[in-house]
Amino acid sequence: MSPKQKSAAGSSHASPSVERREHLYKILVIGELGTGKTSIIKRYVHQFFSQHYRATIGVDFALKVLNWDANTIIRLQLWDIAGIYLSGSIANNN
Ligand SMILES: Nc1nc2c(ncn2[C@@H]2O[C@H](COP(=O)(O)OP(=O)(O)OP(=O)(O)O)[C@@H](O)[C@H]2O)c(=O)[nH]1
Ligand SMILES: [Mg+2]
Repeated sequence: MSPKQKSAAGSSHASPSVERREHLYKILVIGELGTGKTSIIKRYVHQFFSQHYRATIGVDFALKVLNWDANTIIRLQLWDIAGIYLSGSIANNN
């Protein structure tokens, strides 16, 4: 039995104590109108890209789950904020 197999067999006795960890990160994606925020999120989460532009209204939301290693899951909450609120009259309403 190789050292690796021994340690795997050894750890199976302790399996109830193997801790599965989950980390949650909330990521706000901000930038001006039409700079590609929605595109990069869709490409990253859904492996999808379109040249068709449709402005985000308000906020969109996507979740990316990464199996980091055998015991660790990472969840990325991606908040896709509409760029229109950063530019023009809505941001400068004084
Ligand atoms: N060629 C090219 N076009 C891109 C790229 N990223 C985004 N685009 C195009 O740029 C336009 C705007 O992209 P969006 O991702 O909708 O921009 P946004 O930042 O979400 O815009 P708002 O929702 O209005 O804030 C779309 O027509 C996309 O297809 C890129 O890397 N290359
Ligand atoms: Mg958008």
